[in-house]
Amino acid sequence: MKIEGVELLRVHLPLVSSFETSSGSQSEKDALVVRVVADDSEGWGECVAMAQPVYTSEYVDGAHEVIRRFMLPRIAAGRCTSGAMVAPLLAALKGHRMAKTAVEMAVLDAELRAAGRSFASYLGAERTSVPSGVSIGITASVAELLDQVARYLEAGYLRIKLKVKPGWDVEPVRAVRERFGDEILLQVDANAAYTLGDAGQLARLDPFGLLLIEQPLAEDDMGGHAELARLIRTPVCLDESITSARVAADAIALGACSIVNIKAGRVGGYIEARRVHDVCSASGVPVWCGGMLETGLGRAANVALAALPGFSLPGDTSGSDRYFETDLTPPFVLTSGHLPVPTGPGLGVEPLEDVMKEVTVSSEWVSFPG
Ligand code: NPG
Repeated sequence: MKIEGVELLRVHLPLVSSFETSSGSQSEKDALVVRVVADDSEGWGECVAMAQPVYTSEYVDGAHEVIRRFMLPRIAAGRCTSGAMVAPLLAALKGHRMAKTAVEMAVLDAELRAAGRSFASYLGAERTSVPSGVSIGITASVAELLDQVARYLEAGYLRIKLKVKPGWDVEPVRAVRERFGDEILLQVDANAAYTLGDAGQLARLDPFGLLLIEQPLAEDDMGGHAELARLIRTPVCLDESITSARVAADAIALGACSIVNIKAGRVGGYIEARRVHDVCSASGVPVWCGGMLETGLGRAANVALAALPGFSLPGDTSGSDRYFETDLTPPFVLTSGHLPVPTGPGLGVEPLEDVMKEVTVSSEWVSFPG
């Protein structure tokens, strides 16, 4: 495979409803799409960086800049011919994992399409469909939250995740348990909104039989998470803190988590995400696939990843209609609470041309030297 050039596209997709977490609210998806054009195929990548650096330090304009200015020249100079070459070629660049992931994903897609092999098969997936959970943002009232939970359970979602923050934790969890019972799979996500001093308050969630509490404390507070895990009964799961397979191994050894959320964008690529999976599996730590409001492109890759054997809990791999009126690709549709793992070459999905035309707000072509 010889890469001829790369197109960087920005697409704006309205969300069906705004999504509020402890770090703010968002009503539109501003995605950076990377299209690799090679002599014998093309490939698509999606960058999950958000408009503002409030989840991690990355943000979409910055990702666009670092890809154009620093990553593509290295990919071109290194005569990159495979997805596996991307991380080593970009290793000298610190951080920017979401940007690196988008580049790796596009190159890998092009490589696999040319080889007639699916992402799922490349990653080592074993399932043909994956169980879907849904993540529900912070709502204006408990009544509104209960309506949303009812709607998603009705749609077949197999697990509910509630966003929590100080002042919005025990009350919504109690209300959901009272209304929907102890049987539903329920977990919470704090997006780093608490401190170890809140351990007493977080222990008040113990009686509700939650699957896990995700990222209660700051990203760099491994010691705090280890201490918290000794003080509460709800299993501690890490998300923002896990930036590589090595960090995952250290977190597990320290007792900072007993479950791990895997997001390729957060760890620098799907190949590193598979390593995180392998490290966790070797320690008997269950993993599940996170989500960052991806379009159908990122969703296709996530669903392939979530089909690996260690993903034993439902992921934030929801149907397209949970986010978008019209997705970039043919929509992912839930069947009995599951999404099908694409089987076609590469991602197994492609952007719909008319939709792309409508939602693309800018595009830029970067030619590789011949
Ligand atoms: O289903 O894609 C989805 C969203 C899942 O809650 C979700 N993502 O912290 O995990 C998270 C959260 C998130 C969303 C984080 C947007 C950052 C931005």
